[in-house]
Amino acid sequence: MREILVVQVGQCGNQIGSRFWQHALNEFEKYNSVKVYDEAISSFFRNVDASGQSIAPGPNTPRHSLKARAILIDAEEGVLSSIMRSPIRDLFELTQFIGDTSGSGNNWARGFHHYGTKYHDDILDKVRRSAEQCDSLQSFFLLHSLGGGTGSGLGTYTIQLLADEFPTVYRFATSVFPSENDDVTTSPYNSVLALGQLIEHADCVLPLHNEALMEICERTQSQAAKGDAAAVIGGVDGGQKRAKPYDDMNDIAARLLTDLTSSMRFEGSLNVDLNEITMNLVPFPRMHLLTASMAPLVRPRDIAFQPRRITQMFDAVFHRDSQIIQADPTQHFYLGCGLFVRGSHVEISDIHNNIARIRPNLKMVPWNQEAFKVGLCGAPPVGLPYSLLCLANNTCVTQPLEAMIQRWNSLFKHHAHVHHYTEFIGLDEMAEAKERVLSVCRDYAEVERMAGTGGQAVPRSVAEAAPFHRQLPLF
Ligand SMILES: Nc1nc2c(ncn2[C@@H]2O[C@H](COP(=O)(O)OP(=O)(O)OP(=O)(O)O)[C@@H](O)[C@H]2O)c(=O)[nH]1
Ligand SMILES: [Mg+2]
Repeated sequence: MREILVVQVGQCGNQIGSRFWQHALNEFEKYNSVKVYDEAISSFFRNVDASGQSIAPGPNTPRHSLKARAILIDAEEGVLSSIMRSPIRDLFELTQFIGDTSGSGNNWARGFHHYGTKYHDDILDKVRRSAEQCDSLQSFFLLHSLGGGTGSGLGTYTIQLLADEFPTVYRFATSVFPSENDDVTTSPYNSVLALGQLIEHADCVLPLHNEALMEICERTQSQAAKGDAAAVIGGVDGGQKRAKPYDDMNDIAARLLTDLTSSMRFEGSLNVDLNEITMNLVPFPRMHLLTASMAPLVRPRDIAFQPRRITQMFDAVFHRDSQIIQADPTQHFYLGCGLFVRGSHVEISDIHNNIARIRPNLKMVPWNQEAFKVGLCGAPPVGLPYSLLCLANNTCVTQPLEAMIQRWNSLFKHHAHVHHYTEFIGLDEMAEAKERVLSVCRDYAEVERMAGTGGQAVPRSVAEAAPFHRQLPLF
């Protein structure tokens, strides 16, 4: 048994996390009609008796005896309290929460240094306790945003702590990138400082771009208004109207996470777990940022529209409009590509036929033309006959990173807001983070340049690069 421990930090991390747990619970109830708590489900849930003690797998597991393998952290109380009042509150015990009252004020440095120091022991204690409840803890799964202070600062502090204390457990981060018109003025600093830590301490980072999520929501809303049957975003609330602005976006993120983790939560013919994804899609340690796309993108209230045929799903995930990042991978080079299908009537040969069909239109790096990883899970998302998630390691990932660096530069050239950071860190720490992001961009650019010339060799500077540079020049 290989368990995953979800660590959700800050407002965004906890809001997306609570949608993910709701979706995961709904899937458990749908597919386990006799509520069988089996080895697959236990990767994400513990089963407890009335006294809170873990109990072995078995049938007739009532919903309230399932506990999420999760730690919920925020430096403000609001989101954590609302989770404790929500329909999924029984999934969590109070011992799984770490909360404070004043927030990190959109300042990575306060989250990392002030709250990191303050909660170091508490985080470690809770992680150790959760790890002891596992047979064989496989991965940490961080959910957070980069734009604010807590998810970004305390979230990456936690990743660093986990790297030190549990070096053999995979660290997978799902990181929400701010949109360009984000209302957090300091989001470029927070994002770059956080990315500097993720490049160093995470094994794999999955960026979800808020701008892309927003565009998908807008597009599907207007298409649905026109009655277009192709206008579809994943969700489980079947037609209920919900008012919170992030809800539709978070539902797409949660659908992506349920698809990503489905083969760990259900038995399937071709299961793929998180470290296999990292193993197959990350050829060099620093180049561990993946792009995601998915199909069909269906809104809950439009679920009556049937998604397209399987071949059309394959076309869709290679289309720019389905990317959860603001970039177009088809114009750039793939270092690796994972295709994860859910559906009870899908054959592995369907997947291979579609790869053979699409493959000639994709630019693969010359030294790894067949870099496809495939997964198939028999349990589709609730309300859909099948779905497809595509994760790719593609050189286009530098585009949002470079845009972020530009936004950093426009603030930094005036030293705007820098004094809030220098209260906790030196300018050298800021420079180091920026240089780490730039060095990853250079690695990807070098791969793109070499691949573009048809070179068969992996660029030496990339192949021999250490996971990160410790000694870095200042500005
Ligand atoms: N997709 C999505 N983005 C969110 C959500 N909540 C906040 N964000 C984005 O996350 C960034 C702000 O980070 P938050 O997660 O609110 O901040 P925090 O981690 O709680 O940190 P502080 O509030 O500064 O202590 C901005 O880019 C927001 O647009 C959410 O529920 N979903
Ligand atoms: Mg907050």
